[in-house]
Amino acid sequence: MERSLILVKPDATQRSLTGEIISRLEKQGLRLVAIKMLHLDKGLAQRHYAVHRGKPFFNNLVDYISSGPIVVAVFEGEGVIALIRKTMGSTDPAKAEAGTIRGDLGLDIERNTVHGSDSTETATQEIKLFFAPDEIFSP
Ligand code: IDP
Ligand code: MG
Repeated sequence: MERSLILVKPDATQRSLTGEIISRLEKQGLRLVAIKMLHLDKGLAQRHYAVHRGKPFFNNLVDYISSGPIVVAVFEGEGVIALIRKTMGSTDPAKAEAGTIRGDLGLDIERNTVHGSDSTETATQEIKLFFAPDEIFSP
């Protein structure tokens, strides 16, 4: 069964949007199989966003994602990766459609409220960074 890692980013935990975001995903028929709150250190933030190392926004992104607590969760279901990407909306909230999480709740292209894995390979890597196998409650 396909899995996706999501992050409720610091801008969203700070604005008390965690429940709203998890709820929007559960309402898509996706099953929540793991969840925790944590404050990323710079090292883990750099590993999570390693693919963006060298880009102009990388250092700010690492500072931002480690600036406050985040909620990390795993959802499971058929086509979960694509469905979550669709529910999140475009990276830039200004371009994301109304009805998407980023379109409705995102602040700007950096503080865009939520992360979701973009492929099965990245999902597997990202989930391993945050969860031990016995922390994932697959039915
Ligand atoms: P995604 O989150 O929609 O997959 P990516 O291109 O993978 O978008 O970028 C990862 C994260 O980096 C974004 O969610 C956003 O927080 C930040 N980011 C992406 N592009 C920019 C930018 O041009 N300026 C500032 N931050 C950016
Ligand atoms: Mg991405």
